[in-house]
Amino acid sequence: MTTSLAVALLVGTAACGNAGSTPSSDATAPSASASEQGGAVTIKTFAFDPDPATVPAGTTVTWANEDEILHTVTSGERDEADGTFDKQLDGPGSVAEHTFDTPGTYAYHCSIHPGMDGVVEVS
Ligand SMILES: [Cu+2]
Repeated sequence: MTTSLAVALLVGTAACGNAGSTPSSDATAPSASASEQGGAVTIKTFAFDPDPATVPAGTTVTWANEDEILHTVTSGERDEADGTFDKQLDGPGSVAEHTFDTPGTYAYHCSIHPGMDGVVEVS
């Protein structure tokens, strides 16, 4: 229903002629925002970016280390790692990944550096 309504609106707009430019730029917005919300987290200068990372269920989140040192990506709060994942990223170019299948809020941290705490929000 929604799709055919959208098609009808686009057709109607096209028929109007000169009002067509704004709707067509809106039409590209969903894919752009989807890529912004992709599960790619950068570790840089002792911080996770973005934080929180917001992804749909089923997304494989990747963490890429851009620092010249060893960080970890360890699931759970700092004082209560939950054992789901515990990755070592030793220097630039190191990448870890984990797939989040269930909606929820998932805390993680670097076990080496206090203050390096992150969250993955799975919707
Ligand atoms: Cu660290």
